[in-house]
Amino acid sequence: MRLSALQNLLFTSVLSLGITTTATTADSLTAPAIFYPFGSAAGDTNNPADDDGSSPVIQLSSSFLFFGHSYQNISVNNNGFFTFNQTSSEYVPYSFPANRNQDIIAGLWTDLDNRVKGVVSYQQYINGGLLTNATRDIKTYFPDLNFNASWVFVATWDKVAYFPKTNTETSFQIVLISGGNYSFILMNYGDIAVTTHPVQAGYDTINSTNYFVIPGSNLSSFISNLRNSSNVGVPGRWVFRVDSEPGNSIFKNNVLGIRFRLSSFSDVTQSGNSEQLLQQIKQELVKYGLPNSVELKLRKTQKINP
Ligand SMILES: *[C@@H]1O[C@H](CO)[C@@H](O)[C@H](O)[C@H]1NC(C)=O
Ligand SMILES: *[C@@H]1O[C@H](CO)[C@@H](O)[C@H](O)[C@H]1NC(C)=O
Ligand SMILES: *[C@@H]1O[C@H](CO)[C@@H](O)[C@H](O)[C@H]1NC(C)=O
Ligand SMILES: *[C@@H]1O[C@H](CO)[C@@H](O)[C@H](O)[C@H]1NC(C)=O
Ligand SMILES: *[C@@H]1O[C@H](CO)[C@@H](O)[C@H](O)[C@H]1NC(C)=O
Ligand SMILES: *[C@@H]1O[C@H](CO)[C@@H](O)[C@H](O)[C@H]1NC(C)=O
Ligand SMILES: *[C@@H]1O[C@H](CO)[C@@H](O)[C@H](O)[C@H]1NC(C)=O
Ligand SMILES: *[C@@H]1O[C@H](CO)[C@@H](O)[C@H](O)[C@H]1NC(C)=O
Ligand SMILES: [Ca+2]
Repeated sequence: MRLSALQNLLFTSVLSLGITTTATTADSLTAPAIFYPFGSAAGDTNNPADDDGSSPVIQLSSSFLFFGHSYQNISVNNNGFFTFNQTSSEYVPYSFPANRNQDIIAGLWTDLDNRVKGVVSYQQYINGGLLTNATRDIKTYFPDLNFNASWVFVATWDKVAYFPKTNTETSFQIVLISGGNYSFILMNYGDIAVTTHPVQAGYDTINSTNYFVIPGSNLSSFISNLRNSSNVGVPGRWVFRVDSEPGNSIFKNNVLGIRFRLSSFSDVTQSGNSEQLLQQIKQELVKYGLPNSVELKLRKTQKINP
């Protein structure tokens, strides 16, 4: 394994466990700085203001490769997620991995409700400054790839309420970026209001051959932390490469060992806590191409004085 890849792995492992939180300036008047341009000013198309509505099935000007499936059509669903080929009005998320017959990308899949408050909008780009910026971002996060973005799709949930027409504001984006044979998902999180509805953020594939759950997004009370967590060192941003099958990864090289630096507030000598930690480490490794079937076992834990 090359050193840069290893460093990236160490870096993301520490961050994704939610230990590193960097404060950003909260500004409720303007969109978060990490957001790509959106809304009427950017020329977006709006979804209908409808509790469980969605965009129509949108024909893509360039196909999007998602773990081996090349999609021509996508649907932006008001409840916070993308489906391919058909729309969805599902407001109760299932947990990933679900082993379902569906590819799905969830920015924040939960019972959102924009009948009174909030706008869901989208746009695809095939040229212009946004492509330059997307290329720059991907090159920053994946410095070893020779990448040029040729197509970007931005969907934004701007200050959207939860069912039933709550007074809360939740803002996030799902950005799809592709070029050549590469494709990426970029999620940007702004203010995420606490909710009692079940939630799910990440992605899942048909039969769950690949999946990722953003840590904490499984528990509704913790989701407000989405604006602080990251796997790329940018609070509120999560980035995933999603073109490849598991074989096409750094693990194809003969990796002899991986060193993790972990810190945790919980006592990992307790079996429940260590199981949770192993689950999170596994998700990190899966992201880098290890098959989901991999089993991690803890050989020994030892408490030492800090
Ligand atoms: C997340 O960041 C905001 C400021 O951007 C801060 O008010 C909040 O306490 C942070 N939450 C956590 C869980 O770190
Ligand atoms: C989506 O549509 C394409 C083109 O018709 C088809 O090949 C593919 O099997 C469909 N995928 C799903 C998951 O429905
Ligand atoms: C994708 O969209 C195009 C244009 O709307 C349509 O002709 C095609 O049947 C759609 N494919 C699927 C799988 O929905
Ligand atoms: C591209 O990024 C620059 C610097 O971050 C920003 O000023 C500019 O508005 C962005 N352009 C687009 C189209 O996103
Ligand atoms: C990306 O675009 C730049 C400038 O247009 C070009 O020089 C470079 O060869 C392109 N790289 C790839 C991988 O297409
Ligand atoms: C994409 O992959 C195919 C087959 O692996 C290859 O022939 C083609 O050159 C690749 N295209 C780009 C732009 O890298
Ligand atoms: C998913 O699993 C089912 C049952 O094992 C199998 O019949 C189906 O072919 C699988 N689908 C894909 C796309 O691998
Ligand atoms: C999410 O929560 C459900 C229900 O508590 C649980 O079955 C599932 O394993 C959790 N998923 C992850 C990735 O923690
Ligand atoms: Ca809803």
